[in-house]
Amino acid sequence: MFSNKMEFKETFLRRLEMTCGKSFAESTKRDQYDTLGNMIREYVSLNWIETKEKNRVAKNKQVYYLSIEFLLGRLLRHNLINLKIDQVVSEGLAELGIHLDEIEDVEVDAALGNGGLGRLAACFLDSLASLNLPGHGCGIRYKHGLFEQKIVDGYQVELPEQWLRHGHVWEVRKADLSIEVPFWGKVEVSEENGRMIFRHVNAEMITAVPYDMPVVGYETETVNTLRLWNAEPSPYPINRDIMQYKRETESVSEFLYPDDTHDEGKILRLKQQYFLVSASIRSIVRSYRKQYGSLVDFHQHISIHINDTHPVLAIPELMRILIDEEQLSWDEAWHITLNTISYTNHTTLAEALEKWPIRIFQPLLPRIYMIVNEINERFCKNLWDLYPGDWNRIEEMAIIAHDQIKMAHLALVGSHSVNGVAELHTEILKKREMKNFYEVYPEKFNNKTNGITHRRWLIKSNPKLTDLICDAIGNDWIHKPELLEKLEAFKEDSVFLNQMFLIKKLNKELLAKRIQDQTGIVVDTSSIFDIQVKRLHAYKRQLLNILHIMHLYNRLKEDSSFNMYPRTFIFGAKASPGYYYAKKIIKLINTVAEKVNNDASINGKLKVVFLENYRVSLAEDIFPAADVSEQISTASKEASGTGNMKFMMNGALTVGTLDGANIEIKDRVGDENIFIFGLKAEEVLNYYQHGGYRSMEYYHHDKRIRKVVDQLTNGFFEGVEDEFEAIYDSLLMQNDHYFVLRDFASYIQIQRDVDTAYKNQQKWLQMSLMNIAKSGYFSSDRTIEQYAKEIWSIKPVGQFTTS
Ligand code: RUG
Repeated sequence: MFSNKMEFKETFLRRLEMTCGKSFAESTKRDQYDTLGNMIREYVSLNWIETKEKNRVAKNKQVYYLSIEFLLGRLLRHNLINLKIDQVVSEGLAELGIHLDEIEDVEVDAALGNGGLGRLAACFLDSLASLNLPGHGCGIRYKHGLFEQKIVDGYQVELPEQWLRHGHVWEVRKADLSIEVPFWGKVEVSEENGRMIFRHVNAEMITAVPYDMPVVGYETETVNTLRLWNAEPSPYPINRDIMQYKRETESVSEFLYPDDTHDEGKILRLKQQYFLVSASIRSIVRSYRKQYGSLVDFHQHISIHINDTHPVLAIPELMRILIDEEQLSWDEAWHITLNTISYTNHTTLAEALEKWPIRIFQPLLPRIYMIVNEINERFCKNLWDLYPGDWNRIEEMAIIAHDQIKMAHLALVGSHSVNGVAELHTEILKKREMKNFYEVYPEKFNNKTNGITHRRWLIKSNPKLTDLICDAIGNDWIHKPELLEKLEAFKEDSVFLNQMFLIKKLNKELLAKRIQDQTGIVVDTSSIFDIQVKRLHAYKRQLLNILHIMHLYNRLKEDSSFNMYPRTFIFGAKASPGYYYAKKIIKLINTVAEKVNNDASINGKLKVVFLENYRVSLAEDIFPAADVSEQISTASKEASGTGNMKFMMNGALTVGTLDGANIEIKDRVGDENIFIFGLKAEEVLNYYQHGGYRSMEYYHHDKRIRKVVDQLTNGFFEGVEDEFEAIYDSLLMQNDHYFVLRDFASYIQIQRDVDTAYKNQQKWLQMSLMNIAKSGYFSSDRTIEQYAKEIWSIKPVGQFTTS
């Protein structure tokens, strides 16, 4: 299509005029973005077709990653970088008087996910393609992604997100590959030639139409596929109100559930789950049959991974196909299913473990229910053989109990691999949360510590640091991120450290400008940028952070000799719309910000910023500018965290608890390059089990605590006296479930240590350097290589590169 700048410009101009019907001079930024995006998508289409063909001919085993969320963000620049044409394109555009950044800003984030789980899926896709691994994503093409957050008078307000309003250049609609997904109706059972036959009749069909997006690997010809399913009406049933049927059908792919950890318990959610699973598996099976005919060796060629329990119906759906359509015996079908499916658990929070009442499940998915029931009966029978008479244990482990279906139990029983997402998390699964299952299936359990793609989170988002690293240690680290360790050699190199300092300063200036544009707040770029960005949840303890800020403010007000290095505390967080408590915390942060930022008497020593609508594209500006990364969840609660890795890779130092992957970050950077505080997971879990914590005692014995807690309700925040009662109550009346007060003193102390450390600039930069140098382990390339080898048994397809 183009191989140099001249050709690019010619093609771009010609395409712009042809597709928009306007001259270049008349064209808008959107016209330019659409033209460029379409050009790039077409640019990769040959490799896309060839990748499919190569996999087919070589009969490579392929993995399908089923996820209810893919938090992709923007794709234009990322694809340009992976194709290594970003320079040609940006220079070519510049000669036409266009700045690539401006075109990039036209692209709306594809926000088909809530947070860590969805972003992990997106990072995995990038690593799969970049490692030439045959792995594809299957998800839902939500019409509205994660809601847009506005902050109005300090409160979160949600607006529907509209990423498809102007179309999406990266997708290709493939209506001819649609799949019909049945709901409701009933199952007719008959016997034919000694075989039970199950027919799902009177079902209401929803058409799943695939939209495929190319997933472009870095410096490789591999282009994998992300297939997103859109729900559309089937040929209209004659006996239904047409408009109502249309609405009901389309609602299946209308909204992403704005929920990170709570089970909404809605029929629609279950419909979405089966819709995703059924469409994906039927389409996988359809192309498999075309190539191989029979399904008896399915598991030798196909691996299906379920990202959390949301797609767990993959297990009964595959069983259904193998038994009802392929006419295999139960045992044969079970063998294939078990060896095909693998499962990742992302949380131990009880409220996030999905359960479905039979009264909802059975009528909606009658045949699937029968199969789940059978799986449960067989499983319980096995348990009875293992633990004769131990009814309690069997009841606890059953897939169906008390009129509910426990999705995690189904996943544990029906998959050959169960992994946690960080070492601590996996240990907690094995020793506590899933102890009984670990006893029965020890061989299934394994750990795969999460990772992030360094291509987006370093190369794309921090180009200056990337250049500095390349100048220092060459380019090999891009393909082998563990080679970032070579940076350690620059620890005593003051020129290098100074360049690091200047880059951080520039990145802080860029973020400061964004803050000013968005909020009007002017921040001091020589202050410490201390940042907490993630979903708002009680266990993530944004509350601890903001109470500490109140404490600092109190100190500055009370004691004129109190000396602290100026700090800018930055927050970004969306709260699930129905999560009352989380929304109160947002209001509290904004209320503190208002008070502190407008108090001239503290001489700008403290600033508090809440950046609204935290999302992938904003995150790309935030991580490179951070000095301090707040990873302060109640130990044992954060399965892994991935923001912690993005901060570290950009040279921020972690203030964190020994939770999730923080522990592995500490293990790699060493105690001297991280700030650890607070209770350990064992201690927290023991408190939960045996009691012994009384938050009131901490309140009474520590006047710093008493002061900030009282300020929540004593009129300190004028005009909003009643606003924070729920927070006050959670800390004192409900005994502070997340140990905010218990960890408060230790948090104050570690923040003092941060203050002292920052004053020694050389030392700080060395610590920062060590974090970057040790971050290679947290590339999702490492994670995906482990999944590929230890779970999926897939191999790279050729090692061709374009350069
Ligand atoms: O809360 C977890 C994070 O700790 C983790 O890093 C991320 C990716 O593994 O998944 C998050 N998560 C868990 N998101 N949703 C859930 C529960 O469904």
